[in-house]
Amino acid sequence: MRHFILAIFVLTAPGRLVAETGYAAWLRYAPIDAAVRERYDTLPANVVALGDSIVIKTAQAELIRGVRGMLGRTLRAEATLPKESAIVLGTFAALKPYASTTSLPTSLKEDGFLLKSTAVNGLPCLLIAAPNDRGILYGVFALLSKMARHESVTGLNDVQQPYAPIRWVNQWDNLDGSIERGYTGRSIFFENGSVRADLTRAGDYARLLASLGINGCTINNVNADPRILTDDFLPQLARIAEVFRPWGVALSISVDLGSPRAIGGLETFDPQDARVGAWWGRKVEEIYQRIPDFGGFVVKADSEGRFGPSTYGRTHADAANMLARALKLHGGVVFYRAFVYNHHLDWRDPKNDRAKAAYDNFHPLDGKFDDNAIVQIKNGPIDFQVREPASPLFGGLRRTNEAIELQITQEYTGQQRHLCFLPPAWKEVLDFDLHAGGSSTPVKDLAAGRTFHRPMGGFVGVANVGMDTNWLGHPLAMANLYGFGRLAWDPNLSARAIAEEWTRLTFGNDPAVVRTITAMQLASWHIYESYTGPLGAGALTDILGSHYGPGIESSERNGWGQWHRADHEGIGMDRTVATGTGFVAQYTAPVAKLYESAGGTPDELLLFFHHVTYTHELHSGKTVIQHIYDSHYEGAEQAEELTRQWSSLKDQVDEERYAAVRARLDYQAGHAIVWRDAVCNWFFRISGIADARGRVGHYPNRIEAEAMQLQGYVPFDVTPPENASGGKAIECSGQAQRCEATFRFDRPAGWYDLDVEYFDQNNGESRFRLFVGDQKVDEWAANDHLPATKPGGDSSTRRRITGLALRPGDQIHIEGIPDGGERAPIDYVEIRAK
Ligand code: GCW
Repeated sequence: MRHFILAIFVLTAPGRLVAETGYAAWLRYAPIDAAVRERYDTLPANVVALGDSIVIKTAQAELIRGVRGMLGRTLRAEATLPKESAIVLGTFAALKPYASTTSLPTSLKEDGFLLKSTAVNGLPCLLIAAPNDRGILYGVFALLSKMARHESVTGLNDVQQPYAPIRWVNQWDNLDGSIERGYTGRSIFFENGSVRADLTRAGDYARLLASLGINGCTINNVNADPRILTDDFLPQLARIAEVFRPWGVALSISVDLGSPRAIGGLETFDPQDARVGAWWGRKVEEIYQRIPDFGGFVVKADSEGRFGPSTYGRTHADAANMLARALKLHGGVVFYRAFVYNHHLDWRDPKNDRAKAAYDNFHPLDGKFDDNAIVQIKNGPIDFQVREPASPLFGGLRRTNEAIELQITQEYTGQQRHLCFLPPAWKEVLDFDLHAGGSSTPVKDLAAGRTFHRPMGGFVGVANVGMDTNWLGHPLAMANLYGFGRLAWDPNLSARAIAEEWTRLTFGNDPAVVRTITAMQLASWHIYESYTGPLGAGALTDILGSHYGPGIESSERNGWGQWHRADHEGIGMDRTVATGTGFVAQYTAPVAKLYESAGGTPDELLLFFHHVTYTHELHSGKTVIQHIYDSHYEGAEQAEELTRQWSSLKDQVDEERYAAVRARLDYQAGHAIVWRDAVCNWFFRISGIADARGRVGHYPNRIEAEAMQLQGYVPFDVTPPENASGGKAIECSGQAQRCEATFRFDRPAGWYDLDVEYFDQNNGESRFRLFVGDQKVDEWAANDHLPATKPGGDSSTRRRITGLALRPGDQIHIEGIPDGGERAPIDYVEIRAK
């Protein structure tokens, strides 16, 4: 793999922009231009590692690698202080003999570090010191990051420490190599039921994580396969731990509470049964024999069909503590997920509310969890929707460790096909004051364990890196992984600072590049929200299938509890105490007061807390329905604007990444229109209230495919109808090998662009050709990998054909050649004058 990657690093522009795959992410160590390089002339020529642990050796090697890349110099690796200036890497303990010459902040927490320009043994040195080896590694990454961002590294005196001890990622990889909510290739850990033979990617992933200060990684799906605990699997896990170890990343696994019965030969998994406790004790013992630095377990229980303590009438604390006790002997921890809810809720009962579940389940257990158990709480009370309020459970646990679970995986936010930089969304929750006692109790402090002085706490990010070369599919999506890591280290960083850092490291320091990409990233969450889900109603996505395209009614009239309760008069979940589900009462009084009244609730969360009529007036002065229309039109326009912003960087970004991003943004701009039209038309139909600006339902430049002259093609109804223009599309009939749709161009002569909206399913690769008269002007294949096997909101996509000279009377025809289950389906053609 490595060789392959190196081989595709080819020069594209003379001496300047080297094509990049994105594999290096933010650790490119790109050569620094001569003018700036002078800034680093005083950097010593030696790097001394005082110690020989694998982590400190890794730190030394990483520093050499980074400096080599950026300055073209190879530092000398030393094990003792030379008689000249050096970069010195050492723990406080190792530096003790030199303590008289330099003062160390010995109260620094584990993993913190000091970067200091100082004299050691009378020689000017750059000291990278820390309480533990991992802190040294983090210090090295911090120094290299400064250099990559062209910051000065002279006169340093920089002390940094993490906000919380827990900074983990959870991968949801399955043992067969698939990834739950994975959008970018197969698992880097597993293949066909075993751990991969080649773990190069796993090691490189650990390096990326370490560069952000992430110190733990859970490698398998929380919907855990019990086989991960079988005897033949443990040595395989040890192999992954081995590639993590140099980077100070602790391996952990998700476990199935039913394991003692599934693979342990017991007929029970009752957490109060001594045989069950003993089984876990032995299992944990075996794991630590092979993996002495094993991190611990993550548990999803009694949720979405998983086994749990309820089978035996036991509590979540009983189950968590059973595992915690087994792990405690070895210094391990258990993360017990608060994502527990009944997915067979009766939707007819207006008092039922999934949002209440986490608090209802866990608040009564506060104080009952062992000290090495951590309740892992999703940021919001539902499930990673585009916008949710902070989960009240963060404030509801005072004598229990907690961690916040954020989703780097863009499950409900465009699946790494749409740009959606999430740190601004996360910041809203992290900074939200839950008034949980004391003067200021933002979620970040509660989760970190600071508010109630918990021994443990922190941040967990759900990630889905896969085998695709650039890890997350969309090159700009890596900013979410970066952003999670940076916020886990320091939640007080601004989203802007994070976006800017990431851009510099990933695309270089050109001011236009930094300005443009930072602005795009910062705007993207709001843009995505604007065309997919208004006013906190939740994502209006297909919750029963892909979680991707529009599926406005999919959340209604079923037990999943993601209801928005839109009907012909109004929309929103009434969660008030006075008239609704009472969810608001889970917040403390000052917060509850805010959300209890529609007037007090900010517009962007209105429909999360209140059911209002479509004519309800928002703080913004608009009615709800007009807001829905306007925001969807604005969002789609802004998505188009993103493509223009990106195009302005054509000559400043290497061709390969430029093209990859460009393709995703073009697709996004088209899909934003699909979303816009689906949502607006659905609400128009149900409310009967017209768009004051006359856009919804009127598409004067659109020619519906079903209105064209058809040969071999037949019209059909798309379900749900709002997911295709006019509710209909065309596809090749049964046996047809080649079909044609023709229309007559009837506008003034001029230059035009044509957008052909068609459906690209993943069960065939249809081909299309477009002719003006007899002249073929374009052809393409429907070969994207969208999450759909039928025409609809997930598969709808467009081909843009620009710069056509069209004359009135021109016959334009599209030829479709179906393939497999994909019958070359087409929705419409949009004609746009230049
Ligand atoms: O959002 C839902 C996802 C499931 C996931 C679950 C969870 C791992 O759709 O795929 O299961 O959340 O967080 O447990």
